[in-house]
Amino acid sequence: MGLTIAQKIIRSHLAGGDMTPGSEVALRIDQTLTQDATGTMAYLEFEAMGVERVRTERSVAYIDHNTLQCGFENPDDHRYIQSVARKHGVWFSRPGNGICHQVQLERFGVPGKTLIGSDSHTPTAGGLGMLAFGAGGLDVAVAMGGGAYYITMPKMFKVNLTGKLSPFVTAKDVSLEILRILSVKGGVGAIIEWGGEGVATLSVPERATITNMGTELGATTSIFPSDEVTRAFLAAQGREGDYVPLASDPDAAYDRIIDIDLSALVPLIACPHSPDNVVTVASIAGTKVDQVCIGSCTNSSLMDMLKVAALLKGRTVDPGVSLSISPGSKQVLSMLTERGALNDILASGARLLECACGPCIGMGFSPNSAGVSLRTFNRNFVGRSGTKDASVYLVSPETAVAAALRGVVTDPRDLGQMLEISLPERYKVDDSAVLAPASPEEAASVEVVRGPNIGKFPESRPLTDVIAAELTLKVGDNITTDHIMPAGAKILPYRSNIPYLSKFCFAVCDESFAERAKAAGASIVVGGSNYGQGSSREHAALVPLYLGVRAVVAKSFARIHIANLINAGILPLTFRNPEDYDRLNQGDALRIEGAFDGLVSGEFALLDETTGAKIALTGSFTARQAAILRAGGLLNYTRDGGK
Ligand code: MIC
Ligand code: SF4
Repeated sequence: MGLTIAQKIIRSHLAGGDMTPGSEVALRIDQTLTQDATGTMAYLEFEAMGVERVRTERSVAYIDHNTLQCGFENPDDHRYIQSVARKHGVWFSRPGNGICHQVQLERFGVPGKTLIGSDSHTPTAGGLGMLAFGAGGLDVAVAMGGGAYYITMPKMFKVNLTGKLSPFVTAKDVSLEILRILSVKGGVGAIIEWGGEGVATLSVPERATITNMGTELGATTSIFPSDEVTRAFLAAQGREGDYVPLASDPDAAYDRIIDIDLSALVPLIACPHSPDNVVTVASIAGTKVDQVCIGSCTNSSLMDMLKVAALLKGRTVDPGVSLSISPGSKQVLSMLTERGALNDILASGARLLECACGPCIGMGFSPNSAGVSLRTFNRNFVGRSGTKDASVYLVSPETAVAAALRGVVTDPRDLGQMLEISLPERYKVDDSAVLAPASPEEAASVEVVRGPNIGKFPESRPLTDVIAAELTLKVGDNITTDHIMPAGAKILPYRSNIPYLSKFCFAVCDESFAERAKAAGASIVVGGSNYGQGSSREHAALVPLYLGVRAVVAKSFARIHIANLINAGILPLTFRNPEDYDRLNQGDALRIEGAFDGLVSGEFALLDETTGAKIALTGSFTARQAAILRAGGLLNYTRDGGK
């Protein structure tokens, strides 16, 4: 039988395991990326592994998340990452050079290669035909050291595109449409491959918008074919030599095929507080808007920004709206400047922010109290913007501009005629903000700079056969890592200070959690389905570990988070009967016995000592995962000689 694109790349990078869906496969990793909010911890972990020089084809460290410098903390982290990267063979993208996924797409992504990144939107590179995964920092550290990356062999979904997008309907609307169809858990356990005749009508940046938001579906990753459009994009970036064609075999088999007719789509909008809460823009037209933000790794390409500039040209932003623009990279910003488009943007009354994540992660530009914010971003979880009672909607750049001009949610098709925007034959290439690592000879003399903000990797403890713990928190479905370990300008600077971060753990759900967990000593957290969706931040496992969380019992888990829990040595278990979720109450004393046998049999028994209820749990772990859990996490396991 023929193979899908993803299966071909997996086969050519297989370092162990067999490719049957559901079983674990080990993959060789060609490239890695880190960003600063997860990078500090990832490089501390890399240092703890004692490897002198990265063993990948290319590893890049980006500074794009924690760019506000309201004190010494973020700049200390930047210096640390810059020096540790230089010493160990990692390229360093300076602050201001752009958002990791945008720059990776422009300058480093290669079709047919594998990439893992300590950021959940790493699949953006799938727009170029790269097999790219978001992962926890420790997994990235291991891959930098030449170790394999382990995934559960996914199912294959295909989205078959026909037709062509109408004016004012965009790749973002395609992302929102697939979220409407599949929901935030619909992609769990699957790789989504985009195909069909409609693919040829989409540029690489548009494809990247779509693979970027595959993360919101919970998908393992998303990928497009590599075709003439890909070749032209790489050539325009001066990288035609990186081009290889990639297509699935005609008889490749898919577990599910979804058809989308691009011509039939209309502008869509995701309402608060979930990316799959999708309706048509027209259906909520007239809703008053306070703030509009254009940018993020989803919608900050040159094409996006040129459209925005064309629509803003000669018009003025509504006095009730505050509009921000963050171009995705220095390349985008400098080309906007050269073409005069930046002037059109600024003349409209927009505020220009850095080429960075910015408002997407609550790093500045939070909405006003109870404000309505329309954003071209990918996530609208409660509190993520930095304003707890804000209502955040996700839209395309075109819909964002329409709202900025009119002051209310507006179908962008009401704006009149869209100008034809063509992509350049040649992008402006200036890699001067990407610093090369030291040569192996010079590396020994490079000193790693550690300011007082650089902490240590937290200690984990080996698993015990009996876990007696209090159920300190019971939460519902679709809990995100933004609930577990919130981000934002006030907290993000402390990503290597686990004791400090712990004060904010689960604060979105229950501000007393951290204190209660500490007082309990040992805790179990109970969750609903898709527990841990969203970001790749391993802090959502390391901080609970620090607070004494020994196990999380949920109806189901999101992929990256369950890997992070295992890497941290926290036992992730699921209910055999999901209805048993209702039998557990916050505050109950719980007991799991025979955890060691459970790691092998997959069966665990939970006794609720408060109510007497006996509940069957399951946890299916590979021998490698069981050994990691017994050792108390991946770092201990690796130190003990595991590979
Ligand atoms: C996000 O979009 O939530 C982030 C911030 O980029 C995270 C990484 C992090 O928490 O640092 C992600 O998506 O993995
Ligand atoms: Fe940055 Fe937002 Fe993209 Fe995360 S989703 S990488 S915070 S722009």
